[in-house]
Amino acid sequence: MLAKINYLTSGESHGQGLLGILDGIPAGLEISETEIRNQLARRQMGYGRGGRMKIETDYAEIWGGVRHGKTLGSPIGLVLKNKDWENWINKMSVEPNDQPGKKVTLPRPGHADLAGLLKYDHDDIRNILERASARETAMRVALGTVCRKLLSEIGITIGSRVTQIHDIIDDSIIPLELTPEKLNQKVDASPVRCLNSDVEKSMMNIIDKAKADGDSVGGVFEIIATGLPYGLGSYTQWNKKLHARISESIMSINAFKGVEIGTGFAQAGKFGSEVHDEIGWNVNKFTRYTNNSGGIEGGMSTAQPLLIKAVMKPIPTLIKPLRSVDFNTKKEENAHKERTDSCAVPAASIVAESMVCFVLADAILEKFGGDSMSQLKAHIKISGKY
Ligand code: EPS
Repeated sequence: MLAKINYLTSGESHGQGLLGILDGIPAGLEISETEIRNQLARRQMGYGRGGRMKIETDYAEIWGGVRHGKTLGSPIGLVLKNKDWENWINKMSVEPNDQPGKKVTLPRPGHADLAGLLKYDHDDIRNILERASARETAMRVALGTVCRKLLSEIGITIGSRVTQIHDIIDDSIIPLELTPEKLNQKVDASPVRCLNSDVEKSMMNIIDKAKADGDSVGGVFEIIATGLPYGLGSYTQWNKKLHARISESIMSINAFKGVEIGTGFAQAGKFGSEVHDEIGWNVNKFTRYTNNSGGIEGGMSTAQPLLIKAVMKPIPTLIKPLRSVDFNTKKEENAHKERTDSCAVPAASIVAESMVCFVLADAILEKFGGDSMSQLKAHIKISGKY
């Protein structure tokens, strides 16, 4: 749930493009199409991506809400055109035509196909998959860049890195000197966004194997955000808790199966004395000896780094497909296959960064308020506690 910001996206994977509207951003925030392009380029990267990313050079045009390089306080509207559209003009046309393409009728296990057909009374899986596709996340990254910029203006930065692809795990710890920005600089240079170059190679090998076998692999990544003040989110109501809001937003990304805050699942096997972060005092502020809580206690930020992990399942479109049943004939056949990615975990980590940007910008505006960036900054100066 977002309290102060609203955003919507529209568009099909092979339609004309993606539309996005972001409302609730204060006036006076500097933003450019180039900044948005830079984040979109990060989402296009990653070892194991399929042919589509070679076709597209994702670029979002700003159609509303910005004048002379700064937000107006009005809704921000973005348009991201699909280059691939020209190959789909008849199959995806808005108007009926005499070459609509063959209906897709073999639902893929793990995809939205079967439940989508039955829910919307469609008889062509294309009507489901075009919107269920992760293509839509390009617009989330584009809109999320505006929130990322707002956060960077007030000292909050967000980074991420991949820690697992299939059964290959990088259990290294992010060195303290690596700020989220520096972390991103470093891992953006890795084809799998991995900090550890030995593990990186094994990750690439397992992606190669999946691809050669007509299969797919998922994985895990970690997100870190620093510069948060105390008290984003609240313990006072179920839908105000910051970790609940973060989890909801990350779980909304295509193919996500789980979210962990701090040392999350491992805490189940520990004593309370081992997991709770002891409190100290240094000159003028409270400190912590550890950060197992991942920067959130009682649904509120604790001014410690925010640490989140998320798991993505293997993409359900398989070149060596699983068993399925034809939606019309009810005959057993193998599931539908089409161009796909064998691994999209690195790209998904950029999408997840963007989702965290929406939640944090929203929580900042909820706590401090302001119709312009100068008002917001003044409110933070007066009442922000770090
Ligand atoms: C994606 C675009 C899609 C896929 C991928 C994500 O393009 P196409 O379907 O034309 O190949 O590459 O989506 C999936 C694999 C999926 O199952 O949703 C993108 O822009 O990220």
